[in-house]
Amino acid sequence: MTRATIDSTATLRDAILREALEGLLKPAGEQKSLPAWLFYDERGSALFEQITTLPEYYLTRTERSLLAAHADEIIAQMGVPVTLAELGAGTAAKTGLLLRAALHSQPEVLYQPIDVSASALREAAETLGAEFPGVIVAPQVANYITEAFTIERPAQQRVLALYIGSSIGNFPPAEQLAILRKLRAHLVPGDALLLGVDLAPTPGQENGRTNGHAHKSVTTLLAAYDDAAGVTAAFNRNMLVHLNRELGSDFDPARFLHRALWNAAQSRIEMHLVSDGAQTVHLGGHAIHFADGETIHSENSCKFTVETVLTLLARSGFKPALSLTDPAGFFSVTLATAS
Ligand code: AVI
Repeated sequence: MTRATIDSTATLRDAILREALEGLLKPAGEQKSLPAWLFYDERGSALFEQITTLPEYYLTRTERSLLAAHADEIIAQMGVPVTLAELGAGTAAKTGLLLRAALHSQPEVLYQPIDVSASALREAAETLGAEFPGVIVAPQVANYITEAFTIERPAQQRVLALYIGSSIGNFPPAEQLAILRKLRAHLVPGDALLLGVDLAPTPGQENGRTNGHAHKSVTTLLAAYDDAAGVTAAFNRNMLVHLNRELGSDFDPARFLHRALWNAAQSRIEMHLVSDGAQTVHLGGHAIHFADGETIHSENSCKFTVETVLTLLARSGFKPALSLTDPAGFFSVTLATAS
């Protein structure tokens, strides 16, 4: 999910038009697509917040419980006072757990959230500032993929960089590596990365354990991306509403159905919008034809094994120090030091 650098409403519209045409003007039979960053207008961001509270979307609560149980241990591993920097911080909903743990052993913590959304950062700064008087929030509005960012290191402190929420899974493998290498370039040995990833399911298995090894079913994973209340479906379709508003296109969102599928070969969930009947949509002066059942591929959410996480970390210059997985084997958080 790569969002272009955007500095005005006009350039935002140009970027949306460019990417929408690139993804939708395909020869018949070729997969149409839209970039996942188009989900996140105001309504899309609110829908995503709602997704994180759904019973089927185990990712957020599982990661939160891992952080709640191990925050002290994570901070203790750092050995000296820390500053926390967070990529794609959003509203920093889970970060308080780590800040609280850090405040047990140091009077003040400099927290450096980096996010493309100024409003999310404002909310994070207000909430954390009110809850933790010892936390100094230094927000940076930046797209950590396409733009330069800085990480400050107070004297005698180490940087603990957070990249949690399985956000890395929304990027293809080559980009995952590029993101972590870019982050690594900001760090020095002794600094660390805390990476949260969603784990791949075991095909053909129910949730449970075999020979001490926990596994998650494909059914559980699919339900997380196709909830009973239809919030994820609304999130997926909202991308079309967003396009209509920005570009004056005439998508009828009700004529695109939500589909989530597990692509085992690529170890990823894919979300698609499926054309309900043959139809033509007008966008940017073009007539775009959809055959009945044809799909727009709107998102990938890559799933990892403990081994693929370790390989990714090693290739980007990190050495694992602590690997945490919940008892059901659904989600994993790894603390890795800059090597
Ligand atoms: C933001 N990201 C980690 C979410 C995910 O699970 O890939 C986005 C999402 N898409 C559908 N539901 C949630």
